Amino acid sequence: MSDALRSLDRNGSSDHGRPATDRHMRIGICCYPTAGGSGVVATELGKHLAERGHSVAFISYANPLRLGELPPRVCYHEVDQESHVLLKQFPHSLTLTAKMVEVARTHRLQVMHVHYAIPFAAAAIMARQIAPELDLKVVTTLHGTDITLVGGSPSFRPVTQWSIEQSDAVTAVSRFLRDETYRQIPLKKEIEVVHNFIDPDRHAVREPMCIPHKRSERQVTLMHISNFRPIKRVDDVVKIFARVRERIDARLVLVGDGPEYSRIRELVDSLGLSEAVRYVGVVDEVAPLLKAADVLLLPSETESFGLVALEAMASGVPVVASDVGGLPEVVEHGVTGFLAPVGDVEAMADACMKILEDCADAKRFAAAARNRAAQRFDYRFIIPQYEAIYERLLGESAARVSSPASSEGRPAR
Ligand code: GMT
Repeated sequence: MSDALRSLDRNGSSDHGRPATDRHMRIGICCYPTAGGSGVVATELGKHLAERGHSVAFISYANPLRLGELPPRVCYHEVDQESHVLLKQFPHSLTLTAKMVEVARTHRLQVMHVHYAIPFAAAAIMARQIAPELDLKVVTTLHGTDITLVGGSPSFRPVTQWSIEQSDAVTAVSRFLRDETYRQIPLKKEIEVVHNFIDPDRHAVREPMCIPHKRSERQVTLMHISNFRPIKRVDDVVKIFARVRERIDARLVLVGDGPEYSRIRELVDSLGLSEAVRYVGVVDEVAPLLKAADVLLLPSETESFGLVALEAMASGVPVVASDVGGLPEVVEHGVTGFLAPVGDVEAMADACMKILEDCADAKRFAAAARNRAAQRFDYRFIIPQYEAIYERLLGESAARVSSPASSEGRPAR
């Protein structure tokens, strides 16, 4: 596939849309393209940065899910995935590194912001060394699975530890994830917490077309959105729904797909719930679907943040979730939804009833959810936090160049 779909303007300005601001920066963003929170956050971050006048180059092995048509000041470069007859296993990290170097040189990138320590931070650090003339700053955002990977398989620890220590700045999407990283990996590096974000305007949308209308005004809709990994405990979703349905007229909408999908279908059928469950599959935009939901269920085993819980809240949908990981930083128990111990499907079904039984309560929870999302997690508060990190790193580097200590003209690392 072709490489740059639209090239960044080398002077950082663009004839498309808004002119670049004074503090225009050239930023590379590397992320997984698939349906997962980290890719969504990385893609939305890049688009917001471009809207704010920066130039952004996405690097991934496929077009990121939410990227869509390239906005002004954005380009996308694809990492080679073709196997070679002599190589038994394709060295993705090395082609990624090579692509990072090439893209950084083409667009004179100043910052490479990677979303996952493994393999992206390791690749970015190599790229920084291969192209020292760029003085590229590496910012690593931890999303969770990079750290649970270490928990599950300690053989990843040395590379994860090195990648974090060598990054110029490291962020985590929740306080929980920052603390968990320090617990699992001996580190000197400061990890800054930058929460995930939403755009409240994106959640003021019309009803989805892919879900049929409710059977009656009184029927409620429970929704679950995930990649159907075992960690999401989708069987708990079905069990919670079965309990709620014994008490009120309800339907369940399952959004997403993944390894557990077939097993969940079997469970739904065996419980005689097939008529009441809708399977939507993978979608790009969740906001229209959330418009049809009364409660979002997220009973995960763990969740470093739970972006979908935040997206639900932004749509005015209260959340019933596990009391784990970063979820308590997102969902305010008893106010914007309820948190219960992992696996406690009784408590989660009771929580749904507390929200849904009384119409006035349901409205109160919905309003509180929407307010919290807008007041705490609006992208307009969060994007400047990332910008401040980039600016700080570029400022430090400029200060080193102009200080007499760096007489060789290139900043020392
Ligand atoms: O949860 C997943 O299966 C996907 C994963 C990812 O890497 O996209 O999500 C992680 O990053 C999201 C964005 O920061 C967080 O909202 C999710 O909580 C986190 N998943 C886990 O911690 C299990």
